[in-house]
Parts: sequence; structure tokens; C-alpha cells
Amino acid sequence: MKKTWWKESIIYQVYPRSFKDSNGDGIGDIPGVISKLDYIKSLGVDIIWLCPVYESPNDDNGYDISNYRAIHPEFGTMQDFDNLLKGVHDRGMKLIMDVVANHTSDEHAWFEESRSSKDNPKRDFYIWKPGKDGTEPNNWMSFFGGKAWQYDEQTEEYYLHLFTKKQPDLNWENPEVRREVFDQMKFWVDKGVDGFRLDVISLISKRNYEDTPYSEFNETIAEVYANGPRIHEFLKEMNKEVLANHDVMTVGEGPGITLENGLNYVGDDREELNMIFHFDHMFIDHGPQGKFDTVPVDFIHFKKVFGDWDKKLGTSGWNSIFLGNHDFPRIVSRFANDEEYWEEASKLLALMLLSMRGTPYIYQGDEFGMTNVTFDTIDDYRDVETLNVWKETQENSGDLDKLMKAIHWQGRDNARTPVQWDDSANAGFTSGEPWIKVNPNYESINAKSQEMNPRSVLHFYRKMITIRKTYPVLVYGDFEIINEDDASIFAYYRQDEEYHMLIVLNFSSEDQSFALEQEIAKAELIRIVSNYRQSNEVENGAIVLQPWEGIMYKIKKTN
Ligand code: ISL
Ligand code: CA
Repeated sequence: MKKTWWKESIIYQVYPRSFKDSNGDGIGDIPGVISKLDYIKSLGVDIIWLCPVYESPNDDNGYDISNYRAIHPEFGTMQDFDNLLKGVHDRGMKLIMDVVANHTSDEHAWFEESRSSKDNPKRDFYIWKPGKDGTEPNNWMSFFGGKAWQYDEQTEEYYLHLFTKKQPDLNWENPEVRREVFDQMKFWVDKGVDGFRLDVISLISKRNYEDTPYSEFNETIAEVYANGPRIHEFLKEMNKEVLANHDVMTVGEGPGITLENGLNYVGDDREELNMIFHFDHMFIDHGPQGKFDTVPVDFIHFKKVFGDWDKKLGTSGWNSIFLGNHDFPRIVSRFANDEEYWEEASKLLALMLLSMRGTPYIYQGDEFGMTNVTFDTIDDYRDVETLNVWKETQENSGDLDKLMKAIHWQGRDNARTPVQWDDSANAGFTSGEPWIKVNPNYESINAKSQEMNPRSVLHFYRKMITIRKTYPVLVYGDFEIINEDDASIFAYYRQDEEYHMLIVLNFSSEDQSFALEQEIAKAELIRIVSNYRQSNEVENGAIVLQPWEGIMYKIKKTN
């Protein structure tokens, strides 16, 4: 297996709008990120993934770009960006940009031209179709509710938007579109950025528009919207035009990428992407009607997702390990326990995230256990997806109480409340009125108080990061799940020529006994780390794990 820096790195994701406000307008900004670079560095992470900071009308918080080469004034100036990049590099870290190239904003100059007339030279930059029998060209649905087609009066045709109607999809079939996208990427590479996170890159090549049948949305993504016929051709072209000859990394966001086709995106011999984010564990609690139709997480399936993907990508490609981001609930609330065992459970997830094969991604605030939020009224929510589904449900006289519960579980704003820096007003995020309310638990959960407590979640993350850097087996070593059918314990080995590690994680609020395999029971086990002050000893070949306890052992090799 080839060794490289991005396999050995730990990535920290910054959603700048919610990170740190420097000027009191209530919106996080680039100078705010700069002011926290020492903090980020102190975690021990290597790379910062910066969510979009480009010019945008903010229909989808910057994932609707109106100018790829300009910084949104609410985030600062290009000079601020250059200072940020320098600050990151001066501290020995790297920075990757978020590229949103499946679609632009409808306020991008290209779209304004494109929609102006059928013979405008930019017409073909987007996907325009005449209606069929007086209605949409086909039955495609938007990821954010409603039809994926918007009728435009001016030229009496429909344009495609897989996300909101203010996010028209670019037509990648047009070589000029590809050239423009690659050119703006080169612009950032020339500035010295170290790579890209590519938004919904699995969707850029479209299938034919006539009759693509679909059934249930999540399954439909893979078969209808993602993995289109020219996807690999486009990615190879991007690689050749932008990435080759630069030491930059890529991670492609891949809704619809499956176990069967994942390696086609990241295989060593493919010259496409370095890593992808697949969604098999992110959609795990989505019911037949999608994310707001929540079903319980099937824990055995959850483990299997990690096992299966490692088998596919672990050695002939590379995996990324993440449990959440700006689109999903807070990880401790979703996969663990944010009440009685909040502290243990937050640490347990750190232990898991940083002991698997693949590049780990930490989302801002997770490093000190930020949780979901439960606002009582829809007026406190900001996310376009949440607001759309609310409106739709209202119009259809649906059950709004039920929906509110689902929003509390699944809404994207769970991850977007401001980072809780301290226990002062607005959690130290802003001196003004924050664009979205702070989670009321900031007085007990915040970075400052944990900084002062050596046993905190925050310090545990630092410890785990140090451990990952100390034992390369945690990066490259084989990953093997031990007890696939155990409904409470996630246990696995990491192993190479030098080391043999055992990780046991109790994902339940009860004591659980874990029986060691015979060979292992005979060996000497050295405890490297645990999230409890006091752990039980191995007795009669078994360990009794306390609620949400996680332990990593080094198994002494005997010859
Ligand atoms: O959160 C989701 C919907 O419930 C995901 O399916 C999400 O839409 C998908 O992961 C794509 O996300 C990315 O592209 C979107 C943007 O809104 C997200 O913030 C971004 O991460 C459109 O650009
Ligand atoms: Ca600001």
C-alpha cells in the first residue's frame, strides 16, 4: 500500500458561518477562523477543510456560488483569505477548499446569461428542456423536496436543479463548462491551497432525461442521479487538468456511490479521486420517506458498513472515516448518548473515529461533544431543507408535531448552531445577535471549561490524536471486526508486522461482557487508552465493559 501524507492526516472541518464571528454582525467569518488557528493546531490535526466562503446569495449557505473567484463580503476579503492560508501554512497545517461544481447559484453570471435567451452562448451551460405534455420534462425530484425542474417564463423552458431552484445544475457535457470549472480550481491551486472537497461530485454526469423510473428516494439516488455514464471520464479529465503534477488531495462527496462502484472513484490505478464520502452510515436511520421519516439505527448494520467499506477500499484505494458533518445530526446525539453518558459516549466516538483505517474527519465542536439542539418553533430554524419540508407538510396538512420531532433528530441545523467557545453570552461566538441561536447547553458544554479540565472530552480527543500519530498501525494496519453479530459491542483488531491492537467499544448504557478469542486471552494485554478512570481487568478470558466504555489494548506478541 502506498504511504502518503493525506492518508496519515487528520482533517478538521470548519463551517465558517457558525465557527467564530470577529466583527459582531452575528456571522462567523474568516478573521474569526484565523483567531482560532492556534486552537485548531493545538488539537493535533493536520488539514482544515473550509466549507464554502465564496460569493453567494446564501440560499443554501454558500453551496450556491455566484462567483468562484471571490470571497463573500460577510466572510471577509481575499486578503483575509490569503492571511488565513498563510496562517495555516505557518503552523504546519494544510487547507482544502470546498468546490461546488455540480451546480451554481441562479445569480451566477453564467446562469443570468443562460436564462436570457435560447441562443445565448451560455444557454448550454445549464440543462434546459421543453416541458412534456404541459408539465415537467420528467419525474425527477429535488433532494430538498418538490420537483427537480423549474419553469422559466423568459424562454418557456424548464431547467434542472437537483437541489433548490436557486441551484441550477451545470451541464458537464459542455466542454466549456468543464474548462471553466477546472480553471477556477487552478486559481485556488495557484494560490497554494492543498486540495479540495468536491461537493456532490457523484452527480455531475446526468443520465438521459426521457424516462428514468424511480421508486424510493434514497435508492433512487444511486440508480438515477449518481454515477452517470460519463462520470469517470470527467473525473479523469479533472485529475489531468488540475490535480496531476500538484501535491494536492481530493475527497469527493458521493451520495449514491455504492460498495459495488466505490473503488472506481478512488482505486489506486484510477487517477480520479483520493477519497470519497459514501453515505451508507449517514442514511442508515432514514426510513422509506427519507430522512424525516427516521428509523432507529441498526447497530449490527452500522458495524457492517465500516467492515464492508474497509474490505473494498482499505488497501487498493483509501477510505475516509466520518460520523457527521454540517449536513447531519451531532454525532453523540445520533450514534451514542447525549444524556446520562454524554461524556463517556463522546469519548467513545473519538476512540472509534481515530482508531479506524482511513483518514478521520472531525467536525467542528464534536471535539468537545456538542449535541443536537431542540428549538421549539420553526422560526428558530434556518436551513433551507428544513424550511422546505415544513412548508410542504403544512401545505399538505401533514402532522407538524411529528415533523418537529424529526427535525430535532435529523435537521441540518443541529450541526450549524454556533461553536460553543465559552459560557459567556452567545457562547463567545459573537458579540452581536447570532444568525442562528446558540444551543442553550453552552454553559455546561464549551471549549473553555474543557480546556481547563484534563479529563474532558476535548483533552481526550487530543490524546487520541497523539495515539494515532504514535502508532502507524492505526493508519495503515489491517482492520478486522471481531464480533459482527454482537448488538452492543463494536470490537476490532488493527494489525501490521509490528503491532496488534484490540479496540473494544461498548455502545450501550449497560455493562457488557466481551469474551476474548482464545489465542488473545493467553497473550499479555497492555491498555493504551480507556475513556474511564478505572477499567476492569481481564478475568477468565473476558472483559466487563462499563456503559459506553471504550478501551484500546496493545496485544503483546508472543513467539
Ligand atoms: O443532507 C442531505 C439531505 O438530507 C444530504 O443528502 C445532502 O444534500 C447531500 O449530502 C449533499 O450535500 C452537499 O450538497 C448540498 C449542500 O446543501 C450540502 O450542504 C452539501 O454538503 C448542495 O450543494
Ligand atoms: Ca462576522
